[in-house]
Amino acid sequence: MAYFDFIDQVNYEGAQSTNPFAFKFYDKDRVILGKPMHEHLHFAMAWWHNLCAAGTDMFGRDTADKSFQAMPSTMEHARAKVDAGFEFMQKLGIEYFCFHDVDLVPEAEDIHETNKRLDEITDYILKKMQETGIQCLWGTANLFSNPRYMNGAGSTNDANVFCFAAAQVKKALDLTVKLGGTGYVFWGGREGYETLLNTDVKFEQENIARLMHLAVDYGRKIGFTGDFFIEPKPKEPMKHQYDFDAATAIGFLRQYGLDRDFKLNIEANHATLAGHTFQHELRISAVNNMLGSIDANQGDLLLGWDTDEFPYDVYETTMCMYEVLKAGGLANGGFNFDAKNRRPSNTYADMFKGFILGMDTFALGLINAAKIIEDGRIDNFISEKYSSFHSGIGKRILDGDVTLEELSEYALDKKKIDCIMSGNQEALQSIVNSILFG
Ligand code: XLS
Ligand code: CA
Ligand code: CA
Repeated sequence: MAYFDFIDQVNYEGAQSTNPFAFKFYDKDRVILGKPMHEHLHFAMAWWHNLCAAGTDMFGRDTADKSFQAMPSTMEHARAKVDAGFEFMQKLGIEYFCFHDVDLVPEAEDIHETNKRLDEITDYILKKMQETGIQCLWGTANLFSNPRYMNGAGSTNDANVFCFAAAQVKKALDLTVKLGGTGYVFWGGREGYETLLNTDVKFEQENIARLMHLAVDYGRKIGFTGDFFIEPKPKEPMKHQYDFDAATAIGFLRQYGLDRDFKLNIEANHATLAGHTFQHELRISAVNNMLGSIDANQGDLLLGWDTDEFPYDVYETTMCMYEVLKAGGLANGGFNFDAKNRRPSNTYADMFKGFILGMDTFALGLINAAKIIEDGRIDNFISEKYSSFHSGIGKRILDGDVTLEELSEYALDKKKIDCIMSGNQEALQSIVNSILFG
């Protein structure tokens, strides 16, 4: 059965096209810096937003119909979501998907039954993957929705709950390996606190690390060769989440000896919630060799919460793709649209339009970032800015071949600094504008 029979295939028609069901900029075979666009941009569909979320918010219930003509909370519905999801991805040319365990099947009271359902649905998904060539990018366990996680999962006060979290992680890893996923994500939505008055921070962080070590040991044992990812987020649902931002997560991974197996999954909206730009989080990850994957969405700076919008800000995606290209791409990662339609955009057609917007915005980002790199003025300026370290005293500092006394003597001899190079910010911003719009 076809769910989206109003559209056969979304094709590239170019910037002049007024067809709402065509790409204006995402031309999958167009070669950018030696590689076709679709190889730069491993786009993924997030099972949860696209096939499950139907518009419920704190103030009102569903506005969209995601039943796909089946009775919700049944295995028939789970299968209908698979059918709809694969039809959707095929029609858009999306080559990957990401999932939480509980996105795939209705959770049963008994975890045995949930696992049985998961086995059944992933057999079905595997069959669809073989038929279509669509792949799994990453899997994860939802360790935040079930009420048992009210005090955390890895960070819970209750050892029984810790075991249930372990059971879910084990199963989600089994499924990720079964589906050939190249990533496994930990997003710690409940790993944080509301008040320090009831929280032993050291104990909780050590236990989160214990759960991650157990996951790495098990994953490697069953043949998972991909990357584990931490997805930083500063808050929401908790007031404070331990994986606050990239720098915090990197410190945590190093402190607990997890940095060889983990990288980061950077979400645009989480970056801005942490008071950073998206580009900042990507740069911090990249310079630490920890840029793993990207949750491709956009927040609203006027709202203080995680709106998970489809990206449309071309400056943001340009700077994102600049970082990704400079980092040499995302090895085991991709661009997962952890994004949902706005609540009033409640039709099946809107689902397509959301992805068309997001894919086109990233395609523009890629085209622009390649132009910035090929233009060379930004990179040349940065190299020039630090050129005093290329020779003379600067080089000796880098070579580690000076003492503090020698440097002091050097400065005392010079008496004063005559001039320091301008930071040139406005000129560089103007260069970016002329590259983008010239
Ligand atoms: C929530 C997170 C979540 C993770 C996966 O804010 O973005 O969806 O990506 O658990
Ligand atoms: Ca996310
Ligand atoms: Ca989010």
